[in-house]
Amino acid sequence: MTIKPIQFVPDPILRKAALPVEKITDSIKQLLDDMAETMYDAPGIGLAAPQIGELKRVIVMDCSRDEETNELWQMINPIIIQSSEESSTLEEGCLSIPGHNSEVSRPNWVELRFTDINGKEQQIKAEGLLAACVQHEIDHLNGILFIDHISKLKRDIIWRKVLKEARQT
Ligand code: GNR
Ligand code: NI
Repeated sequence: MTIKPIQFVPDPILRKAALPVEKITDSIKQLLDDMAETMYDAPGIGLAAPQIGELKRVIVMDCSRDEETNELWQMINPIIIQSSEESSTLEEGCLSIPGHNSEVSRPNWVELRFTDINGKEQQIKAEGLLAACVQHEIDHLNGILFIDHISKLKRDIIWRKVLKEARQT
């Protein structure tokens, strides 16, 4: 397992759509393991492959709060098949936009389908923090960032700071 460098905005790879995984090869399993290690090291509660420079439809998540019971999800080609009508708001951050958090409104729950690391098709309902996280990660696979879901005013404030920071590094 290897910790991979995380790509930050305004890197254009974060705006590209990732491609579906056709076959679960050893290199895909390796990618899932490296992503889990990179996520835990960061630390974050989720990570999408484009954030480490791989345009593949692969995400990892662990939204468990306490340290003892890890709940690692590793998903290949995840898709949302149903979303709740009602939305709720949660403070989100992104490892690719470090230091800039904002409240984001999203459906309360989502029903999703994905392939697991053993090639098995799974269908689950995600609620609460996991629901917000999986929507955030699937957005990454489509080149969408959480700042795309907030007001233009708030987005412009964050973007101005991001560009200023990028100039200083
Ligand atoms: O670490 C993360 N925290 C978080 C909090 C609320 C909603 C989504 C997230 S995901 C984020 C890690 C990340 O950037 N994943 O792409
Ligand atoms: Ni993110």
